Amino acid sequence: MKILQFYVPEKGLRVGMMECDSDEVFDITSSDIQSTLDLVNSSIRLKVPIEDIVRLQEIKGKFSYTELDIMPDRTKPHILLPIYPPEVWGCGVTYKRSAEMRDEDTTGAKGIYDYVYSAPRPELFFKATSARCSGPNDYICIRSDSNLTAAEPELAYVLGDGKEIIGYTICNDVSAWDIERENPLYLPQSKIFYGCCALGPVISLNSEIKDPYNLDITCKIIRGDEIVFSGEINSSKIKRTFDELTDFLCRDNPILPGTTMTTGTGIMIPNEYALKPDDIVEIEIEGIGKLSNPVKKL
Ligand code: DO4
Ligand code: MG
Repeated sequence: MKILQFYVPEKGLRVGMMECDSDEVFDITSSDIQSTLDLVNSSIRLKVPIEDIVRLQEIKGKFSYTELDIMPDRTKPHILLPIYPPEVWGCGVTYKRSAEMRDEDTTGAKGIYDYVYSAPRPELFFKATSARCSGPNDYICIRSDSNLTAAEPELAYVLGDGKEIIGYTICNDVSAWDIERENPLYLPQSKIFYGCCALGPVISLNSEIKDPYNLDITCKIIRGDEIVFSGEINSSKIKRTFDELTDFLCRDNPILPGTTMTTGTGIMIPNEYALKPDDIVEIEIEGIGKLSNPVKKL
């Protein structure tokens, strides 16, 4: 089962559910369930899986996912961020390629990425709040003082109560690589800005994802009518377990339900395909779907 959020003119935000391999989106919004975060919190309060809460809801309408999968437009129904996460956290250098390319390109401190790739403590960083996140088909941004901003296609997971994963989504950890490379102390500025984090299109609940460590992840960068870059990785190549990452995240650090963790990129996009205004970035992950976002410069 997948859950999502979408907008309907005159009604506003709606909560939807989809069954595996179906194009039908059922509107399950109610006075108690006004967002996917309400589903997460109800499941915690009632101590039952989200799937059970979803199945208890009355169906208020039916939509076609294909018709909802359009650029945000106030006059038409369209998909939104799948959750408004209280916080998004990122994991770094969890794939060998990310460590190698970052060490090759940094001018600030060679070897730091290789160190973190092998060290017991992972790299974790604060990534975004909901206000900095872009939903499906909405703009991701290049900050005004960056000339080398890249897409980072990543598998993300959503936390429920404590360290429990309730489901998976796609994240584009849009990053200003020129700022990161100048000096590692500039990492927060390279990672956190308006439109720095795309999430979506849905949250695939645990029942939908049999093995999160065996998912194909692909990324395409489309410029005009051309696919200028195409890359792939399988999540089996990740160095860390999600339990390990969550364990470090939650150490003496209060985390609210709905917090989303993005697990690092294994697809490193060559510098020549750094983002340009009007590019479209498409990231696809098996069992979740396709997250597509156009690019603009701030
Ligand atoms: O160390 C900097 C960021 C790493 C990162 O975002 C990644 O590996 O995906
Ligand atoms: Mg990343």
